Amino acid sequence: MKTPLPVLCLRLLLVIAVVLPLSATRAAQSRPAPVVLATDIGDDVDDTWALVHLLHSPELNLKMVLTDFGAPRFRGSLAAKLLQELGRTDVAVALGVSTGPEEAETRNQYPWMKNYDLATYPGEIHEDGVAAFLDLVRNSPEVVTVIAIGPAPSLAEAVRRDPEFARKCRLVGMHGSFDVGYGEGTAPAAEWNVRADVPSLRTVFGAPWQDILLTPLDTCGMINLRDENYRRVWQAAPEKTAARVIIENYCVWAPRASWMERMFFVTQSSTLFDDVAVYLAYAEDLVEVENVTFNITDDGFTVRDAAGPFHARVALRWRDRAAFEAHLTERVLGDAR
Ligand SMILES: [Ca+2]
Repeated sequence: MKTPLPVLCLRLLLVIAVVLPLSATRAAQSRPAPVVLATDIGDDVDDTWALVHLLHSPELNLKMVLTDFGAPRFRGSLAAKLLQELGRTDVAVALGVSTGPEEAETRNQYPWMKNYDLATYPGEIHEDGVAAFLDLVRNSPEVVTVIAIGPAPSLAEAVRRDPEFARKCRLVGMHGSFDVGYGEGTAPAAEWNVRADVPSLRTVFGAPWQDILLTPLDTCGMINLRDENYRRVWQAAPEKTAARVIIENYCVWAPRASWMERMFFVTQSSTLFDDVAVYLAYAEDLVEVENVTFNITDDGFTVRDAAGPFHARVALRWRDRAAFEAHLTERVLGDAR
């Protein structure tokens, strides 16, 4: 029996009404999240690993690198050279707040970027990086993920200029120390990204973010690649640009970093604190996350305090640290998105 035309049309409309919104939702879920990386790149080399990790993560779409914690021209030049070598000059370089002399030549990754001229970067460079960051958030049709992997005077300046921007953002940060300090089994410490500029971090954490998710030393302070994981990155360096860029920077940085053992870089990575923040921007399944209310002391400790002014979701323990280190290795050795 033939189905009458009006019934066919009705069925077709039903199919359109049910299927289209579902596929639109799936498309929205699978679309990579716009990301701004606020970084003190050029101090510890883990920011360089984190940048590669971010660029190799299909869940994330890096739009801008905002330099933080002073030396904007040095950090911006290093980020620009890395982005150029990694083929991602679509990423804007935003120069953050200056907090004093650049002291570029004394910085540990300086020999790698010393002949690089920032003016030759083919992508956008913003001299007022904080203004450019606020514009990017205001103009974004989607929630922006801000990954903060350094002390935060530039982000604090953004909050001072317009705290409302944070309502359109989620913050994922490498900050603090709740039950563990520098090294497994050690007492909580005044973690560097907090201690280096306590007033700025208080300003940043006090802004109306949609969500604050942190990796403190409790989880990020014990990540490094060694044995087969590290060997794979080391051995890929002659063939793969991302591995080469990481190993070149690590080998330049390690002998100049006063706290590093000189030959360490032959056998393993340094501690890759910042990569855990990049991971938390797209997944949480390998860590245990708890809601924490806390205060920040004047000397840079993050202390649980039920009456404290700050609230965050905090990755306090690993479910599977070895799985994360294997995953990180795969990401670094993978292809850019
Ligand atoms: Ca950092």
